Amino acid sequence: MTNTILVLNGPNLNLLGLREPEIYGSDTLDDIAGRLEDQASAAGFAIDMRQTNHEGMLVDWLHEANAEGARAVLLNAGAYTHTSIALLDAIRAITVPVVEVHLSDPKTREEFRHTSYVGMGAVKTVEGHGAKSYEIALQHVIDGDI
Ligand code: CA2
Repeated sequence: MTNTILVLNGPNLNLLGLREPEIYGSDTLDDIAGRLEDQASAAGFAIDMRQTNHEGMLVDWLHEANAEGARAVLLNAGAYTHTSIALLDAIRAITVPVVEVHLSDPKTREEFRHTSYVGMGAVKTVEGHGAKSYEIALQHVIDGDI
């Protein structure tokens, strides 16, 4: 196993900090990546932060995380969270633990966000803390809870 933690981000999260700050906050994905890198390196881990708008790319990255022996994956699959059986199958097909991450709390939002296929496979879910959700999720990995 390596000391790398993949942080995978799905559709539209490239717009973070640039649109709808009232829902998702004003940090960009690069701001979050910088903080996660500091937090991880202080504990002897490395972060590999990625974003894609394509569902199959997330599936490929989950397979890659497994093949390369990543320590864990933090996954904010965006709207694919609520639709993607392919992501659930991928999470179940790999042995790397996957932590589901959300900025908002989807369970308090529209009904169509209440189902999480990602959550059905994830070892843990951290949601509703804005950008801090990523840091909380990472700390669980660092602390060995996961
Ligand atoms: O709260 C989260 O992290 C979500 O995964 C965000 C997704 C949403 O579909 C999920 O239900 C919950 C949406 C990401 C869209 O990101 C944007 C960022 C800035 C401006 C517009 C969209």
